[in-house]
Amino acid sequence: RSGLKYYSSALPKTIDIDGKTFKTDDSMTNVTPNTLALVGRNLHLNENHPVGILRTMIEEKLNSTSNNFKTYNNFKPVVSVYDNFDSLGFLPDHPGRAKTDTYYINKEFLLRTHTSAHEIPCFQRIKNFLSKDKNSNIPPEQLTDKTGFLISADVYRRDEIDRNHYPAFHQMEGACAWKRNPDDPQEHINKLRKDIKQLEDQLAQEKLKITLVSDDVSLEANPKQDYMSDLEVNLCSQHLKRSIELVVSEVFNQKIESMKLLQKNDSNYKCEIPTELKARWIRAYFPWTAPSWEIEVWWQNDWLELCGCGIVREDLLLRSGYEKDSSIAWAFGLGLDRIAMLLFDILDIRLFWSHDKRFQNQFQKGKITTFQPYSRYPGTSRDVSFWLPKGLTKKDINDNDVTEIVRGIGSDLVGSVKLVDVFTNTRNNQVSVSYRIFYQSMDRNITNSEINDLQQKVCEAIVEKYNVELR
Ligand code: FA5
Ligand code: MG
Repeated sequence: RSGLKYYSSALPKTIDIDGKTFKTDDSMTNVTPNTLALVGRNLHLNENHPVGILRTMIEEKLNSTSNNFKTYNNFKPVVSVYDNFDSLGFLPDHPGRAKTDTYYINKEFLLRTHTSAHEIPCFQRIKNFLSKDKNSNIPPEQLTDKTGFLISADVYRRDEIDRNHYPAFHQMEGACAWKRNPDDPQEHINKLRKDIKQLEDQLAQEKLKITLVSDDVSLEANPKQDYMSDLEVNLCSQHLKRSIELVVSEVFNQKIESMKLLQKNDSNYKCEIPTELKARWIRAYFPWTAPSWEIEVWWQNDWLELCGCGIVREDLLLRSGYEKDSSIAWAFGLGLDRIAMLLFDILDIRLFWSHDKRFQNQFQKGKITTFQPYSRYPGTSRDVSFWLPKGLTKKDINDNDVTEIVRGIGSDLVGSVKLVDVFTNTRNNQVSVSYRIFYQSMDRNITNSEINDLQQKVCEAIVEKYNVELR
């Protein structure tokens, strides 16, 4: 936590978000106008936007399986601290809760940091279908034959800024459940086996084969829950893994097809086109799943993390209104933006949020195309260096806080903010820090005097907020 006071001199008494008014709170509110301006853009709902195109593609693929997933794409981004953290089993001191990492509206509400915040209400709905619960508060006509759900939404995290990081991105949550029949303990096992067989048949039909270089199935350091048998865990995780592999195979095959097309039309386009895709399942930890995994794929000489997942813990099912021992389920959470960047050859995540028609007009529903940069405006770096007050060290200043101050001035003209230097003056033990800010516009040329102006304001804001001395 920042030992320097992060002054919020201009904090209003209330903030309006999506037509609702929230009281602010001196000690907790850290959401900024810049970030709030992103709320309601709903890029994932735009079928002609890379994020929306990818979202639709995954929904269609998963609904081509023998399991039906109901889609929820309109959940609002303000959720309670309870829904985002406590209800999922995050401990009170979990680092994800820190003000340095999460945008708080006030003590009670925040901008969701992941789509898992909506798992419980969706599980509640499936449960009411699975048990055809006459007493449920969901009208019977709203119960469908879906045993799974997919939630897509914008999520928010305070983070550094660079080509791959932006305060908002998109996730898709997925889950699927099977009910145990107390009168026939084999029923759900048989159903699971049938569902897995169907997935395997579908995978065998896919053009792009996934080669698993490792699959961590050991439950030693990744323990299962007591309420499930080994067989149930084994089948449930097979179904989970094959479902995600099916999505990965579809998405990357589309990418490969678009690369082939490029190569055919442009003799200068040189690149090796993979014929198979290496992937690996590695052990992970999430408070509401056990066991848990992450899947990574080998793409352009690097492992790329696509999604986290696991077998849903019974406490979460009980919190969703399930009866004890009544069902088993899996869940995953997948980041849409990085996959969309790779699919469409978009090199800077900020472009997704561009209002420029030259960006928006390039994409079409259902199609993976290669983004043609319409211009490349050079950027400029400027450093800001300052002395921390006597007695404070680097630990007392948080990089995300500095990024937020800079973005508060420069908004989307800020391409990245990086800590570049820390040193201690040996004569008086005072610590100096330097940050390098890269200014660049996605859509136009910014002049030197405009950058100087911004940099001047950034320096003033840092001095004002932190009460420090520039170097
Ligand atoms: C989660 O957010 C969990 N809610 C995922 C989950 C869901 C686990 C259900 C189990 C069951 P994580 O913070 O690792 O986990 O993020 C999930 C995915 O979102 C990552 O794999 C990555 O693809 C994407 N992601 C995470 N941070 C960023 C970021 N700053 N920018 C873009 N994508 C990100
Ligand atoms: Mg992760």
